[in-house]
Amino acid sequence: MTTTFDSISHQLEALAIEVPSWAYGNSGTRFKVFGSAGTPRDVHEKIADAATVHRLTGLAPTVALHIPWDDVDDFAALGTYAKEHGVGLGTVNSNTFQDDDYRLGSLTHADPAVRRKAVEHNLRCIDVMDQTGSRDLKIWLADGSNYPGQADMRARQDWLAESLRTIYDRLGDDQRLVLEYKFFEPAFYHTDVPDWGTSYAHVSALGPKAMVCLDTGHHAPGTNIEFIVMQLLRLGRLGSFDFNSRFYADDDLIVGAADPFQLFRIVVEVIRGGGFGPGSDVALMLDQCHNIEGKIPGQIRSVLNVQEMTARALLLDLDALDAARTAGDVLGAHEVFNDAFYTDVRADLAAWREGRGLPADPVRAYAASGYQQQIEADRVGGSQSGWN
Ligand code: PSV
Ligand code: MN
Repeated sequence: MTTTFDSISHQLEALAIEVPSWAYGNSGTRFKVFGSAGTPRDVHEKIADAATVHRLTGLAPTVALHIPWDDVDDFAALGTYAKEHGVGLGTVNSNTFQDDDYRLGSLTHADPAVRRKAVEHNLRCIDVMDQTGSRDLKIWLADGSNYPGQADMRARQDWLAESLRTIYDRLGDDQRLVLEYKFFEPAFYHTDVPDWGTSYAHVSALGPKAMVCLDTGHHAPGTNIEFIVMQLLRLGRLGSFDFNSRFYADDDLIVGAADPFQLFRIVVEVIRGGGFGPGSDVALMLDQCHNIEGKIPGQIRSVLNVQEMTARALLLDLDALDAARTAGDVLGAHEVFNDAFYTDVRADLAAWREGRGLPADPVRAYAASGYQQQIEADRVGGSQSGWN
């Protein structure tokens, strides 16, 4: 039996994608960071831009914060401000990679005083979460070494476990720690949390409130990411995604731009593993930078790409797939899989949006809205936000 758009459209209501505050600020490569007119000067303006994405798409109800980039004196007031704009505050990202003390590491540093400083920073992030009502603390570490012999990799794992334990023990009942992995960069020889296995080992030792964060850009070329998704869901430890696209390294490009089929395959496993819909607590986040293209339209395109692949994945005819698999029909199963991937759902999604009072084409609606012209006129003076 073929699955129709109408039969799956109600499931799309559950789709919520968290956008990162830093996507609205300036970013670039180590060669140049280009500024752009209208870029937010502070977290309030970032939230206003994120709220615009949500208003036009209905897909992005929360914004992730990054401390200290988004530091304010009163986070409860920031939460109220976000609410007034129609969005909520989400994951709090800690940052132990931009202070001189962290040159040789943070939670894994050989010096207990530096480890303590990095732990304290994360504890402060949990204080922030208490005020914003955020559920997740996301930890990504730049820790690692550049040369064989430089660091005691084994000792650093033990120090990491100890540091994470102190942070974990401070979490409230409804809070979680998500530990992100990345195979290289900025360290080039070894990284202290390079892969899902290492992250899984640590979060499993910590307890049920610790989960793995999977950033799609943080794998070696050719890695079967959907296998990792399947395995982490199977093990009950997939906490969140950082969605983006990569051609080469951690490119942080628009999700679904480089390899839409990979995004489809990932979403299929998310749905298969219970990571989507009512009862699921997997956070779908973007972790992207818009260096050249418009930032707000870049975010709109991103959430639409996720929606499109979710719709296609929901269209997968599971009965036909199961029948082909059971019969050992290799090509038949592959064809059923590809039939869903190649289904063009854009017109159906446009109608679905209109039925909900949303613009059929949010990218064009943004261009016609005058918002960009308004922020370019208003946001003059001050310094534009970036990774600082
Ligand atoms: C660095 O690779 C990174 O993109 C990580 O993925 C974090 O999630 C993000 O920066 C913000 O800290
Ligand atoms: Mn990330």
